[in-house]
Amino acid sequence: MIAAWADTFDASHAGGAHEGHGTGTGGHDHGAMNHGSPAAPPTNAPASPSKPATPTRFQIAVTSAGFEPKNVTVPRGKPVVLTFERRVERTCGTEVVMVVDGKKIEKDLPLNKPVELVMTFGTAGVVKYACSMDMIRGTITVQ
Ligand SMILES: [Cu+2]
Repeated sequence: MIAAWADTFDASHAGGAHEGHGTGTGGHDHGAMNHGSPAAPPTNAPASPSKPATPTRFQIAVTSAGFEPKNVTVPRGKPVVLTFERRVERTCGTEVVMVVDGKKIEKDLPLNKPVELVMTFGTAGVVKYACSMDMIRGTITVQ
């Protein structure tokens, strides 16, 4: 009884599997491609220590002389990090104001605390920035 049932089951199972394999030959290749190719790059990607998308950093200090350096040159269309750090207590440069691609950006500059501005300059040219009273000034050249 059991043996007979098992025989029938095995026979139909084997037949079905065989037929499925036969018709699925085309699909098998397709499946192998789908499973094989995406598996390789993800294992490589996190392993590489260098990130090409890391933004270039620019340090701009606020000293008694104003913004230092007075000009930085940044690449156009790439993310950059501008780090403003106010190093003098008595200055009117307690804030930086700039207009980038028509958008006004204002940042408070606390004493001795680096303030990071992560941005992408989309238009080539010179971006002017200043303190909130427009007394001390600096420029960013976008190339
Ligand atoms: Cu000022």
